[in-house]
Amino acid sequence: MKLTDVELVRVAMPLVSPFRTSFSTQTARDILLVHVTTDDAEGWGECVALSEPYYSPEYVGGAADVLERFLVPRLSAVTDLTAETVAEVLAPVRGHRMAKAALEMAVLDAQLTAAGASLGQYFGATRATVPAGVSVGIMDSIPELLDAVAGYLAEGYLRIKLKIEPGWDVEAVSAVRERFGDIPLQVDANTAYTLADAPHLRRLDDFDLLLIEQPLGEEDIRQHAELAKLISTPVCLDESIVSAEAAADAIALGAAQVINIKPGRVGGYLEARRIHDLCRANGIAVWCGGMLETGLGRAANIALAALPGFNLPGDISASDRFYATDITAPFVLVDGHQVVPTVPGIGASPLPDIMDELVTERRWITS
Ligand code: OSB
Ligand code: MG
Repeated sequence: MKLTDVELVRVAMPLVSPFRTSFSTQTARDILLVHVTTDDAEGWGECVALSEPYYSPEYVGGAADVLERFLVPRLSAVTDLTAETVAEVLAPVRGHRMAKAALEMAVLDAQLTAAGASLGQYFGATRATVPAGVSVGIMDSIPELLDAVAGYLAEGYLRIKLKIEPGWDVEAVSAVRERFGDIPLQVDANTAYTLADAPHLRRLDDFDLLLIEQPLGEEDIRQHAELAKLISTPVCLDESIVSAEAAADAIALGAAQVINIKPGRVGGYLEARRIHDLCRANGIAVWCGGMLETGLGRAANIALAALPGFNLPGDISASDRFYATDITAPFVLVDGHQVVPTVPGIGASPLPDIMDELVTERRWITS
């Protein structure tokens, strides 16, 4: 395969309600899509970088820049291109994993489309549906939180994740437990605590949570191992797991009883698959995280989550959790599950009419 052209597309998508985490409050998204044409087929990738570098160092404008100036020129020079060699070709560029992941995803989509194979088939997915969890943002009040959780449970979500931060943790978890009883429940701090907060975080031990996600800083792997000895809630890493190597170190140090796999954060779906394999071999539980993806990323995440090592529900909500109008055919829950796409490619493609309404910028960048 050879890349013939690459288009960078930006879409503006309002969120159905503000999504507040310990690092930001988002009300709308500015999403970068990568559209490739090859001598075989076309493909789409989604960049999960957020507008601002608060979740991780990447941000959407930076991702577009590094794609245009460094990543796409490198990949365009390759004449025998395969999805499996994209990471190696891009390796001289340090970091920028979300930008690399988007480009690899687009090439993988083109490759699978040309081969007539679905992403689930390519991965060796062992399930036709995957259980859906939902991530619930920080709210202004406990009654508002309880209303939101009640709504998601009524829609069929099989697991609730509460975003927490200092001042919005024990009380929120306690209120949800009291009202909804023994539901599968977990929390995500997005690095908002320090090891000195261990005595406070230990108070969450009473609530039988599935896990606490990324309580400490991205680079605090050893401190997560220390924290894990001080609390009984299983520690799950998100931000810290930027590669299979980081995952191997975290597992060896006892810093992660559970790992949240996000393809964008680790440089692509192929690296995500390697982390899955590593965790499975080491008896580490994994689940598929989300980054407020459009239907493109959502489709691919569902296929990934159909691998056998994914033994906890993912942040794989329906399109309408975040968007009134998705850019693909909407993903909907069926009995709390998502159906693994079986069409060739990554599992979804943008609908031209909707794209026309939401696109803010599109530009072919190969010379
Ligand atoms: O930490 O999991 C996270 C969204 C943006 C950035 C980081 C995170 C999240 C979520 C939403 O929790 C997950 C989703 O897409 O459903
Ligand atoms: Mg997280």
